Amino acid sequence: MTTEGQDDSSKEEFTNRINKQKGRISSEFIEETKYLSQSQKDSWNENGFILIPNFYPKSKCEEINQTVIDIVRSMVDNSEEFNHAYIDDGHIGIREMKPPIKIENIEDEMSKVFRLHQKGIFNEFIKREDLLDMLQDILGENIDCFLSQFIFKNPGAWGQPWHQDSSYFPFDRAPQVGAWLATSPATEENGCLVILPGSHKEPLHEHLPDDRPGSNYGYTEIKDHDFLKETPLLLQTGDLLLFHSFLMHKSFDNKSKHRRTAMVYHFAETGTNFGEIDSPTNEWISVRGKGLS
Ligand SMILES: O=C(O)CCC(=O)C(=O)O
Repeated sequence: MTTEGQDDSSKEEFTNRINKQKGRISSEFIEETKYLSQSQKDSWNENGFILIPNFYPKSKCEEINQTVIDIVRSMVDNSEEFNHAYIDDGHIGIREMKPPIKIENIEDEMSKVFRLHQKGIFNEFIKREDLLDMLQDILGENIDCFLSQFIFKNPGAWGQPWHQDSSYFPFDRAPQVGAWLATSPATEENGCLVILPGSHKEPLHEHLPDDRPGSNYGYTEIKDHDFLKETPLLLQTGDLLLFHSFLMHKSFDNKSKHRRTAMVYHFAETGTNFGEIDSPTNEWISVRGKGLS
């Protein structure tokens, strides 16, 4: 079988797996709040997201960006041929499939780095009381962080097509909460997130393979929906988006000359059952409540 053939069959296998969840709904909404304001609660229940401007200092965002660059530089041995995926020191690094426009350093070729939240600045972030307070109103008193990824979105990188994150999470309960921290400005030109407000109330839709030649492994696309009400989220460095794992979202391509970066975490209720085999990118770390004791 050609490499192309292998890619096609693994894409198909992956798509079949995530569509097992098609039709699921998430009927949990926030009723009582202790920490969220009325408008934040309404935004979650009605639109499926909460935007917190200026949540994290710019200097800390720059520290995150630099720390990930240092991780990537020590992960990839420049003398070896470039692989698609790297595993080092508990982290997983993934290369951008589409060739980058300009390569000066190894980070210019990277797409994502996963499994960052067990250490250092990444771990500090998930333990912030102000973050956990908001999550508690959504997920309850017992919270785990199970996924972290830094997204490089280098110049020329394609955006991710329309999807619902829960289709990637074959768990026994929902929702989970995504926390998308802008560690650079996110604009329409450099590939900001785009959401479909209110779509978290819909079932999980069918996700078809992203058929752009050379698109990243794992990218799938919802095609059975109109996206007339799509809303680009223009963010400044340090702004935080909390979003429902059923919310349909995508991101634009990066057509600018500069990297657009984001640090993205996902949180779940402690005790969530992930099924027989967990994704290698997941790592369940308790951050509040009974899992800590
Ligand atoms: O940041 C991006 O470009 C896409 C991120 C995304 O869609 C996700 O984290 O699910």
